[in-house]
Order: sequence, then C-alpha cells, then structure tokens
Amino acid sequence: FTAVRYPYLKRGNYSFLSDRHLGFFQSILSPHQVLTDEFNDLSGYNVDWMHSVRGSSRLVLRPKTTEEVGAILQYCNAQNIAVCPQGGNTGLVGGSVPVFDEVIMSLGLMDAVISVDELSGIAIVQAGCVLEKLETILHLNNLTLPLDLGAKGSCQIGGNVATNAGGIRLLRYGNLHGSVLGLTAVLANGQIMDCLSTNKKDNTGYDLKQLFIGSEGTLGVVTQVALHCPSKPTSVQVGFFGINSFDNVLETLRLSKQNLGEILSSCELIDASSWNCVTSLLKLKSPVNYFPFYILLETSGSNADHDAEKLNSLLEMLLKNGTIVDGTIAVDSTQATSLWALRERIAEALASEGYVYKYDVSVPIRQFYQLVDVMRARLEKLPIRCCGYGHLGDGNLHLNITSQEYSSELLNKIEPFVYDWVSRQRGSVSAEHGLGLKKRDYIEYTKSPTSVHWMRRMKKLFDPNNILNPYKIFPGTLNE
Ligand code: FAD
Ligand code: S2G
Ligand code: ZN
Repeated sequence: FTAVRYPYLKRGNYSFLSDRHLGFFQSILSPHQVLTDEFNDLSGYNVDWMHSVRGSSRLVLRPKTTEEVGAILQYCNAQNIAVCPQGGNTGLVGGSVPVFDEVIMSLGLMDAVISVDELSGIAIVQAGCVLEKLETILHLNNLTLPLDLGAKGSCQIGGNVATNAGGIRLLRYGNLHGSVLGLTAVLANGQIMDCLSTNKKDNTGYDLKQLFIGSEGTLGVVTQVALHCPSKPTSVQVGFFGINSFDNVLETLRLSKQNLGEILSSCELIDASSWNCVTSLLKLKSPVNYFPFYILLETSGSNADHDAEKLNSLLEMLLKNGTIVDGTIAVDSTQATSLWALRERIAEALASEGYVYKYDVSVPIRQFYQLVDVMRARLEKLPIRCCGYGHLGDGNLHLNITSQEYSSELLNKIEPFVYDWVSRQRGSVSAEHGLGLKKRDYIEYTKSPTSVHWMRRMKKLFDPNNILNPYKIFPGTLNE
C-alpha cells in the first residue's frame, strides 16, 4: 500500500542491515529480544492496525531496559541505521510501522508498573505497559487513568505519550501535556534524557519533557512515564440520548455542562450513519431507535445517589423541552459497557466495511457536523458511507468515509479539499492521532511555516542523522 499511495517516497541513504549489525544486536540482547524475518513472521510489526500501510523491516528489536534502548540507538546512530519505535501498533496515521526497511524497536517487553502512590496519585510506568493493564493496577489503588481510548487493550502508555493521545476522558482530565509529570527518553545518539520528575510543579528552566509528548517517535524513545492519575470515581453513570437535529445536539451539550458541572466526564457524538454501522455490521443492540444523532454522556463522581439524581433530572428536562426525543440511563455497569460499545466499536465496524478514509479533525464546535454534510454532498454516491462521530466536548470530529477498496478517484475528491476546509475554520488537520506518514503533507494546513521551520530545526538538533522514525510528520526530506 505504501508504494501505491506514496510513490514519491524514496528510501533514505541508510545502511542496509548486515550480519555484522545483527551480530552486534545479538551480542547485547538475548535471543527472544531479536526477531529477524529469517526465523520470525514480522508481518504483524510491519503492517498498521488499519492495514493501510506496510513496511518491509527485516528486524525487530525488543529492549527490556532504558540502557538497552540507549545501546541500540547509539549503535544505529553511528551506523546510520533507521529506527521505527513501536508501541501497541494501534496508531491510525501510519506512524508506527516502517516505510521501508527501518529496524523496528518494539517497547512491548518494557511493561512494568514501577510504582503507584494512592495519596499523591503518581504512577511511574515503563513505556511498554498496555493501557488496560495499567488501568487495572490503578483501580486496585483507588486511582484511574486520566485518559481512555478504544485501543486500550493494545496501546501502550509510551505510545499514548508519543501521540499525545486524547480519547474519551479528555473533557474531564485534560490531555497528556498536563497529566504527564515526567518521563525518561533516549535520544537518537543513545543519550538518556532523565526528565522523570514527579513534581506537580517545577519551574526550573524549559519543560523539555513536553517536547516528547506528541513527537511520534521522532525526537526520542520514551522508556518511562510519571503519570498523575485522578482518584477512581466511585460512581459512573452513562446516558444515551436520541436527538433530531444538530442544533439540539449543541443544546444538549450546553445543558449537560450547565447541569452536570464537574461530574461530566464524556460527551461523545454518534451520527445515524455511524450508529447504523455498529448496529448493522457488528449486530450491537441499541436501547434507542433510529435518530439523526445520538449523544453518549458519562458522569464520574463520588456519590451515586447525587450523581444519578443529577443525570436523571437532566434527562427529564431534555425530554420535556424537546431537546432530545428519546433517552436512557444505564442501570448497571453491564449496560454502561454496551452503550460505550456503540461508540468505541465504530472504528472496528468501519474497518469491516472496506477501505476507510479517516479524518480526525478539530473544528469550532458549532461547525462540528458541517464538514460531514459538506463531504456527503461533495462525494454523492462515490463512497459506501460518509459518517461523523467523536469527542463533541473537545470539538474533535472523526469523519470517516468507506469504499469497497482503495480508490484514488475517491481519495482525490476528499483530499486536499477536506484539509482546506478545516484550515479555513482554523481547525487542526489532526486533533489527536498525530501526522505520522499519512498526514505528513498537511502539517502546514494547521501550523505556520515559521513553526514548521523551527520544528525541523529541533528535529535536526535532537536527531542530526534523522534515524528516528524518518519520513514521518514532515513533508519532503528534512533538509528542505
Ligand atoms: P503505536 O501505534 O505503536 O505508535 C504510535 C506512534 O508513537 C508512532 O509514531 C511510534 O513511532 C510512536 N511510539 C510508540 N511508542 C513509543 C515510545 N515508547 N517512544 C517514542 N515513540 C513511540 N487515539 C486517540 O488519540 N484517541 C482515541 O480515542 C483513539 N481511539 C482509538 C480507537 C481504536 C479502535 C484504535 C485502533 C486506535 C485509536 N486511537 C486513538 C489511536 C491510537 O490508539 C493512539 O494513537 C495510541 O496512542 C497509539 O498507541 P500505541 O502504543 O499503539 O502506539
Ligand atoms: C475514536 C479512533 C478510531 C477512529 O474512536 O475516538 O480516535 O475511528 C478514534 O478514528
Ligand atoms: Zn478519538
């Protein structure tokens, strides 16, 4: 696929993997940490979650310590070997797999939870820890994660930091630039940058850890994270409302914020087409019948009676004043989970329909759904589906278009039009998934040329040989 969609990409003048290189890696790592295409099936590492980009790496290295990451990068930097850091490989912009034969550095073996302190809420975790595993351990300490996303069964906290993952709780807990107190990162030359602070406040010089949050593996490999985790809510309520118009969607958001206040933790939009996708393709049951729009609301608080009373009176008010037409509130965690599945499994349902053109954009909240209508009118009968869902409370729309298989005619009708449209709204062409390979040509639709110039200068400073995740984030070659 890579060649198909990115014919202009040329392999950089990196070294090709030799027996000498292999010998070095085998001398510092144990056998199960060195996977070669000669003895192992590396396809799972070379293809992204959406099966839309495929690399041809011949080697996967699986370090277990920060020091091993340092030794590997020091060698690769000296030998001009390109490296693609990989976490759970759930990224959606082609950032987590090689473009050509870059060596894959998989953080999966570095999955320890080093410490959890209930009083301070601080957890120190190795980068390769899967989010769901971390959540389970935090819950045992009356804490919870400050982020949650549909990929939590596979994605790793290091990958979440590298992509500054947003997810369904950002409305309540903010993003990782606030929740990450510190991290350890290994630079391209193998130098270990210890920013593993656990201070909530530290104004001593530049806050360098922030550079690695959202850097998509291009400035350094994150090996440890110090995360500030909120107290585990003792009462979680989930409501699911059927709504007739987008104006009433916005009114529902406004009244929910006003009446639920601090306990509101999620406000997700699902349109009729994405609802139809999960109910028809995955056979999921919906307690509310067909409507143009649905809102999934979640509250997270500390007093079940108080919280339930708040949510129930909101539901009554919304029904009474006609803002919503139908609605239900989960009676137990099983029903709450099945309501969440209607939202969190949309991606999976779309992937089962065919080829997916995914646009994760930030737009002004009043225009949240306009782009879907505009694209539907523009594409007419070309796609199977054009749907919109996402993090309404964050102004983050997931516009998804599907076709039987990849079609350049359809792609050319969508891009760059969709990016122009978002750019004219001064939105972001990538709200939470990052730019990776697939969106690298569109960074200047959101960032000024001066900003991109200084980002390139930073990349050159941190990774002068451009061995870390080359071909990602920026268009063209680095020296442009
Ligand atoms: P990978 O996919 O392995 O890598 C992602 C990027 O980070 C790559 O550029 C890689 O090189 C780099 N990287 C990985 N680990 C490290 C490390 N330790 N150090 C340095 N660089 C590293 N994303 C959201 O933001 N919000 C959502 O709601 C959301 N929902 C999703 C739902 C589904 C079903 C799926 C499949 C994906 C979803 N995603 C979402 C996208 C994806 O899960 C996130 O981007 C996630 O943070 C990626 O984590 P990962 O461990 O899989 O990283
Ligand atoms: C989500 C990821 C999947 C998609 O579900 O919130 O971030 O469909 C997305 O884009
Ligand atoms: Zn999302």
